[in-house]
Amino acid sequence: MKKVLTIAGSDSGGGAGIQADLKTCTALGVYGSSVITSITAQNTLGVQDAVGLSPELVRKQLDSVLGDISADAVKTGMLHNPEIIKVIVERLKSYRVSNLVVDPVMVATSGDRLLSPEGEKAVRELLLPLASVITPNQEEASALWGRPIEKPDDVYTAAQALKNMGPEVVIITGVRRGDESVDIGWDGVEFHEVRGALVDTPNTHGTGCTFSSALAAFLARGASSWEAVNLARSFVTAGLCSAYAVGSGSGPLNHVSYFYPGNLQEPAILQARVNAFQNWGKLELGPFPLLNLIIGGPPCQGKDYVELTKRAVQAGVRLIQLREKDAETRELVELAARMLQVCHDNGALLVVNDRVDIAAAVGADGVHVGQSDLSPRAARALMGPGKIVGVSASNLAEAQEAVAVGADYIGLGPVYPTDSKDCEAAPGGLSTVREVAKNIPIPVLAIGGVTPDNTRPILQAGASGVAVISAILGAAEPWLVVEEFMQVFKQSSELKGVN
Ligand code: TZP
Ligand code: MG
Repeated sequence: MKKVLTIAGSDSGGGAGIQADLKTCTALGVYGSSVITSITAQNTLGVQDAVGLSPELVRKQLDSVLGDISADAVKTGMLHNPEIIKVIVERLKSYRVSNLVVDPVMVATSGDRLLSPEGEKAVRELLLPLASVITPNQEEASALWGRPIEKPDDVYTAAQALKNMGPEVVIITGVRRGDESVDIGWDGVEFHEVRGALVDTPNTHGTGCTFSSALAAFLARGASSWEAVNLARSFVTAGLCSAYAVGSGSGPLNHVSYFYPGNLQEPAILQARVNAFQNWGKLELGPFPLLNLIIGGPPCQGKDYVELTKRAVQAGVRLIQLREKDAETRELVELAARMLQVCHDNGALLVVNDRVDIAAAVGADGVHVGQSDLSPRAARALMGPGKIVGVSASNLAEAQEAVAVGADYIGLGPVYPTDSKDCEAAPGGLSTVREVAKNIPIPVLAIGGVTPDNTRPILQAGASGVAVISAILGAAEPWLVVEEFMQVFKQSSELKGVN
């Protein structure tokens, strides 16, 4: 799990400061920790009071977090006074933190100064030289620069002056240009501008905190500075577009807008959701070779699927796929839940073919999607973290595309002719198994006409297992056939051991 530490003030209203930063970290799939510099009594109407914590307590919090959890990126917000700033600078240097985002919070939206002149000096002289990126708004840039930003060109001069104070990258945020809001960045070599229409909402509380913590989260995940700026800006824009009023003043932007339903058509949001789940760890499919039985459809008509599942997993099947195209959704949910329980009681896993809704509803171990089903990326975004996304592919190109969007295994086929499915692709045979298994880093389960008799060469061609319908479910003694597969698995593992 990537980790982000925020060093900032507490906003009792929950829209800005530490609270905004932690919500942002959670939405972006990084672990958020916090060092609190001050506590504000605050709501959507303004700041009613603020008190700084002792520099000693700030130092202890820093040691607690950095001495144990550490951080892949650190973000600073409201720092309250020069004594606290000095402690922070000393500890950040001592722990050699990288990816430091400094949001130089100095001026409230109301225009009130939030830092004394000595505090501003400490930020300028001690903190800015350590920063990877600084994210002042126009007023803060002007305060740091020590001159007013009046003409349109002044903002570029200010960015250059701030860069000379030591940070690697300067982003002056939210510069108004007609009905656009522009973030202007300078890295000492070139200017970058990220522009977009101003979002028409009074609920903008926490925008700056959220932008800088999103930036830190993306840097922690390994994005470059400019990529991170673009991604953080999209996150804030989406948050403003679905902001809501929680008080009678300026409400917060929506920190979890990426998780609102119905927005996966937006490629950036789809990808962000996939990313957010990426760090959570995966279920282990192994050990291999693995026998995958597909239950459903004509060969199972009139049979008790739960009983079939039970017999199968007790005989050695370790992955069951429920593939039923003709049943009422409510019935399928009930069935999948019971099959899942049986699988888990016997150390096996259950994935649901095509029906991400059913898999998600029962908390199945994953889904299996074909080339004409929901995309693997959308399946991952909907399933959430830690689940398996299996993908059907008939050739290397399809398999590689599935790997690129985060598939956990490939069902590769048809390998041999089959009556169980109308396949568009011709049987690929062992050469396709060999080519795909050699070139992709995830398990390949061969499917289509697989029997105990042809399994050994399939495993020798590099497959991690086989997926089967008719050889098992069409047999007079299905569970004896499962045992035959187990025998072949055992022999080929022994052979591998010898070689
Ligand atoms: N996908 C490719 S082939 C196939 C599927 C679902 C059917 C495999 O069934 P069988 O009976 O094991 O050949
Ligand atoms: Mg399908």
